[in-house]
Amino acid sequence: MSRFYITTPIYYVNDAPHIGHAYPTVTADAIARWHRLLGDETMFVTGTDEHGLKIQRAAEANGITPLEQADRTSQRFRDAWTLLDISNDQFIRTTEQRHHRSVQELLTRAKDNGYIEKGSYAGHYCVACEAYYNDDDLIDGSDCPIHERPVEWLEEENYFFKLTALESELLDWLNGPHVFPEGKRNEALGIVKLGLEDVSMTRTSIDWGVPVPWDDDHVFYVWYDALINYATAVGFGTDEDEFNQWWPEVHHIIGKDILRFHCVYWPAMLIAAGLEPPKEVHVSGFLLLGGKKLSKTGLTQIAPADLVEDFGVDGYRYHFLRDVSFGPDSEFSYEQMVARYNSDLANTLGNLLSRVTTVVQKKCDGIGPAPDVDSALGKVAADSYAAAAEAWDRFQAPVAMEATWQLIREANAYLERHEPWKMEQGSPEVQRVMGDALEVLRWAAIMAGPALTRASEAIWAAIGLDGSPTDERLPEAAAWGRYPGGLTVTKSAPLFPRLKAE
Ligand code: ME8
Repeated sequence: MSRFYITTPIYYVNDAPHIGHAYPTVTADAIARWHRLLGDETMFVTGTDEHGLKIQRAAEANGITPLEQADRTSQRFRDAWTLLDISNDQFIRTTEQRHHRSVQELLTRAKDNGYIEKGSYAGHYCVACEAYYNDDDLIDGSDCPIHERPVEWLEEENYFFKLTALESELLDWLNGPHVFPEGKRNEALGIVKLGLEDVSMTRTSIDWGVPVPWDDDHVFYVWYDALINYATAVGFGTDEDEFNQWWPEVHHIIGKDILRFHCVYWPAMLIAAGLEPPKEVHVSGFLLLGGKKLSKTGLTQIAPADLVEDFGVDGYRYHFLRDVSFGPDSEFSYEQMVARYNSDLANTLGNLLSRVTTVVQKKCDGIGPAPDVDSALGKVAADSYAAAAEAWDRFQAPVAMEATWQLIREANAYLERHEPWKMEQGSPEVQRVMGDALEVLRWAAIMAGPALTRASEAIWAAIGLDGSPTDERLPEAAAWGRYPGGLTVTKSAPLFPRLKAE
């Protein structure tokens, strides 16, 4: 059996989740669901990043301890993911004991291998990024390039990670098929080619972190702690056999803001510890609002719940999977979301279900006929499947959705051409046309399932099938002609009532 391991970034707990965090999470969820359909043993991990100065300051501002801050906000992320039907197998928190053990073990190995040494450091520090910047990076010599707020001057004696010693290993990894899309791979290559510096990886100025096992005065800098969550989750430091079953076949989904950490520091840390670097890193662009990155610190914040209220869970998930392609930045638009919902969900899939169930009631006594094995739609189904499968494989949800909707649209056109509602009740013609349309609905319930967690179940039940489309296995279940016929078809309330643009 093959295994499939996928991760999202682990999110900071300084503030509540917004739709920018939900984007990589929904994308990873849909891909994990696709792999479960393929029959892969799947591990999907998300979680929260709970240490560091940013969290400590947020806690102080709220008059609570850092752990209270982490408990509260981590719960808000879990609630948001429950709301969005996120099917993660684990939710990891960096304050867990197993994670402390894993961080200490991995970095002790890197030190024993000669990649960690003591030194001192001074530089411009952005607390929101938890990162140092060079003079050249700053806006007007004083502001963080991401947050556009003043950086602070920080001086510390601490341990350094000897990144410079790993340049050729990093170039080898970056020259392989590991970072996607290509433009982001080039960006990572550019960082390495520009010249690496050793990086400070511990702090003495705070104590909210994982203690450095060989020096009590230090905690690990939050990023070196956070990245290791991906190893902790599959057993590093607690169950080495388990870890070796999953590693290095991991697929990381990240945003472009954390490319340097995932495509330079992380592979280097793993290599330093004598482990394999990750198999794949997929880098997304930003969701923008009015041209600016949606963020916790700015005013540009929209919670997933705000949109779920208007579009439902399926409408929410579908929009981000269908309309935001992985890689470039994408301006969020409520109007576009309404338009997409109306065209693909209300008018196409919802309309197909409602037409089919109505005609089967009127013309087939409510019993769904079997499809024609030689139907022309069978060829469209095979092509749609092939295109969707290839797109999922490349993490291109919009392409997979478009390929899936190709057959759904074709089925509506087929009904319009044949006009079964005008055919004689119980005639062989009406049986044939409705059997084909029901088969498309069966197929669509499986294929759209990674996006439409709820509608896919509702369609499955409405056409009289038992169980759940998630119990089906691809590619067999996508083969044309498996709707058995003879099942009771029920007419239900519209799946996706049309929305008016506000
Ligand atoms: O960086 N558009 O956490 P974070 C698209 N804890 N994606 C967005 C987004 C937006 N407007 N806003 C956030 C951290 N994201 C670290 C990660 S991983 C070991 C540690 C997504 O809470 C995007 O994927 O700032 C980004 O990389 C991630 O949320 C960072 O969330």
